[in-house]
Amino acid sequence: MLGRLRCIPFLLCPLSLAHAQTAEYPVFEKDKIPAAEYKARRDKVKAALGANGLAVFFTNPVRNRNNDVDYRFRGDSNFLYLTGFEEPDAALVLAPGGFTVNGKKVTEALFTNVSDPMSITWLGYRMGPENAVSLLGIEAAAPNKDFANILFDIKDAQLYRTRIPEGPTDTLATMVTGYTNWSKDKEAKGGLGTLLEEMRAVKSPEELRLIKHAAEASARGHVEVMKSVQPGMWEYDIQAIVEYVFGRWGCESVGYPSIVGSAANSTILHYEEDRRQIEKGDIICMDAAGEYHGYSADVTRSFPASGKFSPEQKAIYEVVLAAQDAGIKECRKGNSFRAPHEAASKTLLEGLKRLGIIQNDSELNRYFMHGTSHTIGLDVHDTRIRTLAPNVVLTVEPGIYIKAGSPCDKKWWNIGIRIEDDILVTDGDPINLSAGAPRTVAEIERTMAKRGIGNISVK
Ligand SMILES: [Mn+2]
Repeated sequence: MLGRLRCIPFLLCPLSLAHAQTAEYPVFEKDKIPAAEYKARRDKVKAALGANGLAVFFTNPVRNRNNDVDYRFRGDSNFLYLTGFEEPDAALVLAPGGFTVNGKKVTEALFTNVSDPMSITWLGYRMGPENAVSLLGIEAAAPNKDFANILFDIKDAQLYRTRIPEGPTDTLATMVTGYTNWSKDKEAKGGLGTLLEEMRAVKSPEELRLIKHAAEASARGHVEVMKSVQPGMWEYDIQAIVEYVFGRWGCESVGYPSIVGSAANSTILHYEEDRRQIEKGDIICMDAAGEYHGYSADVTRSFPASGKFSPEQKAIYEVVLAAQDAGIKECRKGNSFRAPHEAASKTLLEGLKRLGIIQNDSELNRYFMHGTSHTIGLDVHDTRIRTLAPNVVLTVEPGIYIKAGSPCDKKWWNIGIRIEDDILVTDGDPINLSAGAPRTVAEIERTMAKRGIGNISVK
């Protein structure tokens, strides 16, 4: 994969990648999670594996976009959680009983691409095995071409089930094949899924630092959009403004494709096209958040294109806001994960009945058809938990979506409103990490009366 530079035979193709010496690796940012925390996570998994256990973790495959252009790479979240290693074509082996890498007996090893001047010139910086040992605090690292050989030398370990990446290409495919051949006559003991889910659900102070940054960046993006939006703009203008702010906050990516739905599009839960022109009187539902050093926020605001809610938009908005408040109140340690959903649903039900939009309890799911909460972290829909505990971060995101043709007064049609914040569970009161984005009708209208970065012409 040579990225955007076309490979012209004999002219621009690398002739040899044979230099094996590891090149220096620059560290540009100093605020990532320290190596010691990754080591502690691996130690915990190794303790669960037992003296004879063995587990292999692969990162994600590189995905092709078109011809010789790939999608920007993002590693597997469990793999990132255990290593902090962000490059493709990598695998982690944990075996507390020990195995041999480069003549040394170790209990863990990372397999990576090699780094040398030629590959850096063509492919960018790579950490390489030697830098991986010093920077990631891993016991041993080796070139990924040695993965299968080293694995085949491990004889008696009790294998734990591993998630095999789907459709890998190139180097990762070779590693996966090596693993499959090695493991085919071994009976796997069950997975580590539950352990990793439990570990990932409760965030460390270092993880909370990154999640807070992502949530604050996301909130600021929403503020800038509210200040900038006006009828005549396109949904993609709004997407560009919000993602610009994420970028200025150092976010490497969005946590998920930004949803900017105006008018009828506001009633489509995962509307990602963002191509419609916004008109006066539209409601806009924007679900967009940044990902910072692997950790994603998840924030939604709904606001009127013209800066003032119509009476109908405002009535629905107040119901959803009350439901969100009720849900946030339930984000307390010891509560069931379902508690915020139950509280929010009850408020939505009462509100829609009061407005005459529904008559019976059974009609609620016509207008509110999704859950109220999920945890966030390395995945925007992070690991599942049953009971809320301190340092869990979950969303509270009730919504009401009324499509044209719905069996209610048509003055309500084409209103889709969702309000979503990222809530930190503590020993006491819940903390709203995305509170920087205006949430009440008055705050939103006040913010929208200002001008924003999106009002500077670039055409
Ligand atoms: Mn969400």
